[in-house]
Amino acid sequence: MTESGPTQAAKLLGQARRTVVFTGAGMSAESGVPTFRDALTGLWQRYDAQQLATPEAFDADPDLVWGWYEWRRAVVARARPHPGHLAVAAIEARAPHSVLITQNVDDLHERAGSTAPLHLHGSLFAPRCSACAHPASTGDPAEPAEGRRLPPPRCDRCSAPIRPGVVWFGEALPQPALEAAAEAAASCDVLLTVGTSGLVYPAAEIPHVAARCGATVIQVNPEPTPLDQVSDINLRGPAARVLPALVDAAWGGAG
Ligand code: BJW
Ligand code: ZN
Repeated sequence: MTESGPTQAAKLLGQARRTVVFTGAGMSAESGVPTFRDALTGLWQRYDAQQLATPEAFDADPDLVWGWYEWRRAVVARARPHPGHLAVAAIEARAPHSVLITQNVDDLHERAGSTAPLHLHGSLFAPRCSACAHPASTGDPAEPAEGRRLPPPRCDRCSAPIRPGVVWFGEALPQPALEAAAEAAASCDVLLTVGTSGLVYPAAEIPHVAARCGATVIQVNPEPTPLDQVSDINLRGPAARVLPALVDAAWGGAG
């Protein structure tokens, strides 16, 4: 393991036959989307995200939890992809057989040009009925800066409350996305992990699977994480700076 190695990372990326990019909340931080473990602000400051992101919290106080997700949807709708998101799309365009796996519930990868990210933890933009799972549509979010409690809309079919289309603690991940992610990790030769604490399972298994199957794991994160243990190269820096430089060094320009 080494603490640096941008040149070696670029060389490996440029030569890879199968590449996986695996992203977490730090990927979107420089777009102004707080990470999952950043302290909450406004109305939410006395709550812990880990306690709000549960089916139990939604059952106990649907207005609080729905209001929090609508506020987050508004933050994401106002955010723009940064040069790191564009660099990920450039990797997909240039690296043969590349797969993008994201834990993020925002749509910044898609808006940067990534075509089919595997969303392991769902999406802020796919609400569904909490009882019958019928998809629901919601309008443009118009939330006050500090957030507010908001009753969830009701299902057209069965009148149960609509819930966010995300994966909460204790819930199963979408099986097709998880299987495709595990398969890509098992067969890649380079896995680039970006902006994840590597604390939440089973998603955090993905870099471990790649390492066990012989891939080189390259990590981009300003802070140490448990994934340091399986990372061959640690690039300690923010995604918006490190990723464009990596693409530039691997292929000569992100554009
Ligand atoms: C930067 C940066 C910059 C900052 N540039 N980097 C062992 C095995 C399996 C499961 C478990 C297990 N142990 C425990 C469990 C249960 C649990 C779990 O993992 N708990 C842990 C807390 C221990 N897992 C689950 O409950 C999962 N389900 C499950 O296991 O189901 C079993 C089951 C099977 C069959 C039937 C039924 C059940 C579900 C997990 C779902 C997680 N969902 C969330 C919320 C989504 C909705 C929402 O957003 O509200 O997903 S939790 C949250 O964590 C979110 C994230 O996607 C996920 C990962 O977080 P991430 O992305 O790593 O972000 P952060 O904030 O933690 O880290 C940010 C990083 O960025 C930091 O490292 C910074 O340094 C870095 N950074 N700026 C680059 N500019
Ligand atoms: Zn319904």
